[in-house]
Amino acid sequence: MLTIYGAYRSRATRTYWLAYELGIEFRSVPVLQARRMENPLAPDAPLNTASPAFVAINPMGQIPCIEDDGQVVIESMAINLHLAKKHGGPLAPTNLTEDTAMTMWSFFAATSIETTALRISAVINAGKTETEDGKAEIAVASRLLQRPFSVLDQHLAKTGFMVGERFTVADLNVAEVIRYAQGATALMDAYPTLKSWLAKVQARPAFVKMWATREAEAT
Ligand SMILES: N[C@@H](CCC(=O)N[C@@H](CS)C(=O)NCC(=O)O)C(=O)O
Repeated sequence: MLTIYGAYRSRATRTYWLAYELGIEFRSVPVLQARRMENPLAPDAPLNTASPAFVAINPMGQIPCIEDDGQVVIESMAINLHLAKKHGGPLAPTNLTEDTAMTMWSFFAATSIETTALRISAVINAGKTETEDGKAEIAVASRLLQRPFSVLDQHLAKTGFMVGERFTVADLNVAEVIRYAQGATALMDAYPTLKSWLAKVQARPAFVKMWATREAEAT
């Protein structure tokens, strides 16, 4: 049995999206970010990333986290690679070459893009896109993202997907990171192949289902 601990307004979107793509059954245990509540350790606080019961499962106190047939897995990219390989099908690697490429691009997104892309979503979520500070922050982050975005843009121009000639877990993992920068329109417009690939993967029914559930979740 698969249990996903997370919230749809978190990196757990990656895992929920993948679970919908794979069509697998899972139990979802809502775990909110502690920073979203005033007193996360209050006796009546909902289960959150600071709750001792959750920290006992993931000592990092972060979501997503899964428990899959007794194995606890943390780190969203590792979780998704594990689930894709376990359940197989077109989203999973078919050989070591694809496996390595899917791992490589997932690491690339997480280590060379995510932190900077999150600077953009932080400005947007704070409603500061029109402030001088907000504009400056987006400009700096956009400049830092030019090289990795250019790498992705050129790579996607070859086959339209991250690995092989089909949608895989690598597309999903990378897309969920690029999404944090999606609101930087000038940046995205500079990489049209990347932009249209993102629109294409976000039109998939499993993404649409995940997003609708996220929108329905309390903020
Ligand atoms: N590298 C980790 C990062 C996980 C992470 O930072 N998750 C955030 C939510 S998006 C979290 O749980 N933060 C804890 C908190 O805010 O209390 C992953 O990709 O799974």
